[in-house]
Amino acid sequence: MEKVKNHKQTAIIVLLLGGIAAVILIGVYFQNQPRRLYPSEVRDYQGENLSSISNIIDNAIRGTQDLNQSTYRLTLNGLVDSPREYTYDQVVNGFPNYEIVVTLYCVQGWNTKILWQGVLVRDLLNQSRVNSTAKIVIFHAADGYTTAMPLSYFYDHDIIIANKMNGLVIPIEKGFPFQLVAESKYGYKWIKWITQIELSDNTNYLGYWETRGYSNNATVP
Ligand SMILES: Nc1nc2c(c(=O)[nH]1)N[C@H]1C(S)=C(S)[C@@H](COP(=O)(O)O)O[C@H]1N2
Ligand SMILES: [Mo]
Repeated sequence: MEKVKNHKQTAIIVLLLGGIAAVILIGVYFQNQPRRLYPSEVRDYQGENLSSISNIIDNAIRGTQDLNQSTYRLTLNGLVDSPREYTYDQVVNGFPNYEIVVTLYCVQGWNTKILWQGVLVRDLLNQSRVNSTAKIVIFHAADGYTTAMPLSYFYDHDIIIANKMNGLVIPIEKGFPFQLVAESKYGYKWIKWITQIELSDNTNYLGYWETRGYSNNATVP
C-alpha cells in the first residue's frame, strides 16, 4: 500500500517537473523566433522619426488572422438606414484617403509612433445614414475580438481605419486589411482585422478586454 502511494507521488512530481520544463522550453523557443523586418517602411515623416513596424509586440488573443483581400467584406450595420457590405477596394478607393502620425500606447507599457493611412470612420458612418437612436459604435474582428466607442468620438475627432502603416499595406500580422487608429485611447481599442462596424444604442456594451476589467473609456493620460 505504502509503495503504491510512493509511486503515485513520484509520478506526480515527475509530471510536474516535466510540465515546468516544457513551459520554459516553449518560452525560450518563442523568445528566439526571428522578428520580421520591413526594409521598405517609411521611418521619417516631415522630419519626425517614426517607430519601426518590427518593434510592435504581437499580443493578439488568437494569433494572426489571414484574411483574403478578394473575398474580404466590411459590413456596416445595426442602427443605420442603409446597411452596407464593402469590398476592400470599395473602402480604400471609395472614400477620401488621409494620413496622420499617431502613437499607439499599450497598457503593457510599450508604445509605437507610426504613420497611418486610411479612410475616416465618419465617412463610412455617414454613407450608411446612422439612426438618431444610435449611441455607440461596436467594431468586430475576424478573431472574435470586439471593442466599442461612443458615436460622438468619431465626430469630435478625425478617426481613421488604416490600410497602410509607415507607407506599407498593413501586414497580416499587424491587422490586414484594417486597423482602427483610436487616437488618444489605449492599444486595446485599436482593433485589427476589422470585419464589421455595428451601430448600437447599448451604452453598457463592453468589448473583449473591457469585459475583463480594462476601462471602457481607455483614455491615455
Ligand atoms: N482583432 C484584434 N485586435 C486587437 C487585438 C487583438 O487581440 N485582436 N489586440 C489589441 C491590443 S491589446 C493592442 S496593444 C493592439 C496592438 O496592435 P499592433 O499589433 O498593431 O501594435 O492591437 C489591439 N487590437
Ligand atoms: Mo494592448
